[in-house]
Amino acid sequence: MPEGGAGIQAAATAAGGFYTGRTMSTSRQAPTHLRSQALQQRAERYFPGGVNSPVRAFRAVGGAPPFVERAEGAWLTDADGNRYIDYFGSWGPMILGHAFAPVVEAIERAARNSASFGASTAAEADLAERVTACYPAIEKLRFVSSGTEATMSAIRLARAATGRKIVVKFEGCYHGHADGLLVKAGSGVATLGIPGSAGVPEEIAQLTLALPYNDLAAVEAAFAAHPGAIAAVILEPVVGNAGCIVPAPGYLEGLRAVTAREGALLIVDEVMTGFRVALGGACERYGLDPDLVTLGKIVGGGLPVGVFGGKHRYMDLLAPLGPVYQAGTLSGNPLAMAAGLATIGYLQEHRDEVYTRLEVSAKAVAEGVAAEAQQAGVALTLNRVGAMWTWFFTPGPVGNYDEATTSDTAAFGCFHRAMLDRGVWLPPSQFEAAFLSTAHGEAEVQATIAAAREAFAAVKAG
Ligand code: KE4
Repeated sequence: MPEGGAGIQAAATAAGGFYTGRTMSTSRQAPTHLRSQALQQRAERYFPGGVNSPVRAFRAVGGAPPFVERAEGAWLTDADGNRYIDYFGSWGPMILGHAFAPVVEAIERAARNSASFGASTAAEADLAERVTACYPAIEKLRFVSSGTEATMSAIRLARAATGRKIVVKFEGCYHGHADGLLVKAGSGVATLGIPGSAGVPEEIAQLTLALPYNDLAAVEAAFAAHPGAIAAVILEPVVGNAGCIVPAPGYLEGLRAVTAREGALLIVDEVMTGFRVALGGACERYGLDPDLVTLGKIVGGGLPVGVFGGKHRYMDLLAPLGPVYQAGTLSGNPLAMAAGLATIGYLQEHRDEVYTRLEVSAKAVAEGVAAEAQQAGVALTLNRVGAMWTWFFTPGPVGNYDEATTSDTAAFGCFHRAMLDRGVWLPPSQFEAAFLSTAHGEAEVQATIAAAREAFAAVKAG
């Protein structure tokens, strides 16, 4: 059993599980993935690429995606009984680990009262109280069912509030798949190498300016080129969808100043960073006071919840008070509210312990793996903010999307497959961020570093 596999086995045992994980070792019966392969074949009968979201197809890293059957804490178990340490966490929501008892129990209790009413409930304001306590910039909000709905609605609101049409976004930032935002988006689309998306009319794409991230001069030039025409600037305050890219000192403050001066709204998309890089997200971490904020992922505790919110003067433009229409059948769904309440409530009540643990574990695993890359002579740049990070397979630095694209995606694919074979499931794309949870402990960190030592050898061997 290679050290990595042994490490994972020990970690799995420590986590109270068993380990039948795949390893590169020849000294044991090759683990099977026959059931995942059969499930993939069936899935391809119903879903394009066999998936309900493109990145899950593993096209960017190669190999066959395992089908997950259950998960607990830091661990996923696939349909063949193989276990993996989870570093994508449902793309961010599972900050307290999988099947976290208070969240499970809250959903179970809510489900007994019916799954949905389509009418107002106290739970919506209960969760809104917690969200606004974490986000002073959010004076009023609306719950929706995805991050895409949140950003789409925030942009409509900004256009109505300003009477302007153009929206500025940044290359490498992804804000969901609303037509006007699939212009050099960074998630999925970038991974697939498609600069925009088929099906988005040119007339719509022309209302979006995609500028380089971390470049204030480009923003100034855009406002100079379109005086009085830019409704909003939307960005990921810490980019996650090009891989993790950190805002340069003064950049976020600069965006706030130029949008305030020019009468455009600043929309901070914290769907990924919200409650992750701090309890109050990037707004807290960087002292941001945006006009509108979007949230998702963690706020729903793994159930479908998005949020858009901000200053009264904008939010009160929404129907039924004002002329901006926005709606949703399952907005404020009682089960989703229950999961969100249990999650955000726990984060608030255990704030110091949670964010200290996340920082310690993320620093240890991110830097530990980077040290193994250096030892192996593999060029790697680590960008990290709290418990989200990316190992870019490039000498770096990586301060924008163009620099991110200098990464050796073939080497990343080899690393991803080698880590998966050793029971470590990384996000299946160089242009995504990795996440961990409060359930990731020393055993998982050390097992991951041990697996990486062997995986980098595989990368070097080509
Ligand atoms: P959803 O519509 O997928 O709930 O949220 C869209 C969205 C908006 N804003 C940011 C900053 C986001 O990261 C996302 C979605 N993130 C991707 C992960 N990179 C979701 C994973 C997927 O597309 O399958």
